[in-house]
Amino acid sequence: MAELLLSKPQEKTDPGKAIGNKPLLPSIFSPQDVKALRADELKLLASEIRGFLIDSLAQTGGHLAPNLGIVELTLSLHKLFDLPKDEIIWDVGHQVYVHKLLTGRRHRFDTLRQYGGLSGFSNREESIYDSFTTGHGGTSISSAFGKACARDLIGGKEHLIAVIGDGAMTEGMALEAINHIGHTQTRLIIILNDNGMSIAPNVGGYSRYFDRVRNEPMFRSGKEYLTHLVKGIPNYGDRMYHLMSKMKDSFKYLLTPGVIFEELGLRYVGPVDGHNISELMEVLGEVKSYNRPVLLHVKTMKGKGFSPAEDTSCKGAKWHGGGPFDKSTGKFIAAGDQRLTYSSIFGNKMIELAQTDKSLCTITAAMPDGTGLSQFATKFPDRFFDVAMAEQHGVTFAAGLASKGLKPFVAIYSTFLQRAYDQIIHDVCLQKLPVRLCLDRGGLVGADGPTHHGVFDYAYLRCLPDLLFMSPRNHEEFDLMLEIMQGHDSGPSAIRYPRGASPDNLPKGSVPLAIGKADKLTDGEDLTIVAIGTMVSHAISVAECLKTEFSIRATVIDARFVKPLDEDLILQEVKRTKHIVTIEEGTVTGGFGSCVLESLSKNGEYPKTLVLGIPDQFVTHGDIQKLYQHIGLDVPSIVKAISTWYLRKDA
Ligand SMILES: Cc1ncc(C[n+]2csc(CCOP(=O)(O)OP(=O)(O)O)c2C)c(N)n1
Repeated sequence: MAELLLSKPQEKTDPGKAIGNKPLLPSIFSPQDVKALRADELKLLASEIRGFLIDSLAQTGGHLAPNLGIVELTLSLHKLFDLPKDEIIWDVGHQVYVHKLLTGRRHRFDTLRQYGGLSGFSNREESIYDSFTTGHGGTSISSAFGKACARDLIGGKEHLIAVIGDGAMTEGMALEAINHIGHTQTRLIIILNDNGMSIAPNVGGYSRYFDRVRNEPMFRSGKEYLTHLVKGIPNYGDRMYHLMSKMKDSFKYLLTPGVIFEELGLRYVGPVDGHNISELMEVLGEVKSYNRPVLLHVKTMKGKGFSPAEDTSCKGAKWHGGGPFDKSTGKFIAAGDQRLTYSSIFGNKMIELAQTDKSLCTITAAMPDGTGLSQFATKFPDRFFDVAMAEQHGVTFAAGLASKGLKPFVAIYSTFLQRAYDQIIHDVCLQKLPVRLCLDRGGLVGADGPTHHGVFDYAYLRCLPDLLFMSPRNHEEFDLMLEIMQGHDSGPSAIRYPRGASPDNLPKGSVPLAIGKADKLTDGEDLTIVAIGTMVSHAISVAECLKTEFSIRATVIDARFVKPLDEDLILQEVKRTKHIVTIEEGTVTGGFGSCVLESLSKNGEYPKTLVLGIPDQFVTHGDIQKLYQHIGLDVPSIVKAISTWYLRKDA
């Protein structure tokens, strides 16, 4: 149990000293076990769960703060609903640890987010209690609504419950779903888990609105509840109710904090204290009986129960998700690698360029820390835009800025930029607007797994006309490429870079960086390896092994640009070596390798080819080196693949 930093429990509970001194958590294997508990036992269990999460995540790392904030809500849902018949869809799914603990996965928590271990998100392949696989924000309401409509068509009776945070509520999809639901009046429960935070403090009009509502005295709205309340007034109740009904609309505005949802056709109930199990159970019992869509507004505190994680200032953002920590000091255990990351280099470079270029501005979608832009935000508040979790809006907003002559650098993780694909095509590329797309976390990201790996970007961006698209092999190249982007005003540009720091095994290049110019790093006459981004470093090591182990001499080219591709250099080398291998940390299906092969075929060159990269499959979570081995992208696997292919008789 963490001793020093446990914050004061709200309700009097004594962790570890449950009924007859026997802790409750070890006896919980399924929601049935939770249902058998009394309210006072649930409170004790909540306390034990917090202790367990702090102890366990101190070792493995993970999303601590979101999960500490949702303990009582998860327990109440498990107590009142019948899982897995009733289904809970957790938005993003990073707050699902408590749910995992209650559904028979406690014994695997030491494997959380590790290769072969528990996923850090809700995952249909992991448990029958995870009814939707998630990782990206804003999907819960649409999927729960789809399930609810299916239930009604099939004639089922079950409850569908979407649990969504105030951060994810700003995603376009969530708002589109609410609009649709109000139109159909399908029975469905949406729970707004409002802690005032996204990863960083939340931004925007919704957030201001929720803040105001949240800070009103605890209040439960809902027509049924008000009716009950007013009619219950002795002597005058009926008359007052009659009067109130006549003045329905004005009363609604006066008495309903969530009038915005009521106007959209949902019943609004709340806000309620998300750490008070008795109150939660009472209100959940009530909304369960509604025969229409209802939004229950629950106030929670992110990080509840562990004081460093309760800090809602910017610093608290690091407790959203992080590595192992010392639970007695509240300090993270520094990972071995202390080098500057690509993200921090990006942030520093933006500051450097913005000093002299007044038109440069930066955009993030709720990830100022992750994208390295926090200091830029402080230095240039007028030229920094956090658009909230709203990637689609962020891209088209940048197109608007660019159309007026500004230079927007839009920093969004590769995986989340997928949300804004149509906006990139129509609002940026079609109009040749000089938006600078900066795709952080390109390639495998490790512990967050398939929903977060940025492995589709080469494929999804390389097909867009008029896009300048590049990927650096190291920090030095990254820095120069950002300068190229700054000066590229004739159309859109994109740069893709990985999580973490650049490797240092790379030789100096021979060709100065210029648009469309690749760089030849080693010279060999047997085969040509064309690699891009992170895989250039692998290619250099592979070339050394091929030489020493198999006497195969390879030319290694750092392609640098996916678009425009340096066709001249590649053709020149291929004509000489007659063998070509491409290596990318992206899907091989339609990715960078395809782009090289298309170019060769266009130019009438048909050498022996081998395309290496992420195979046509979703890649699991875990340590990146293990994942490289898993998919054959580690150096020994690449050496084996190339040598086998090269030495084959028909090669
Ligand atoms: C489409 C998308 N954009 C960004 C993210 C990164 N992200 C994960 S959780 C999160 C904040 C979620 O805030 P909220 O919904 O309020 O949940 P909380 O963590 O506060 O409980 C963000 C920005 C994501 N998962 N999906």
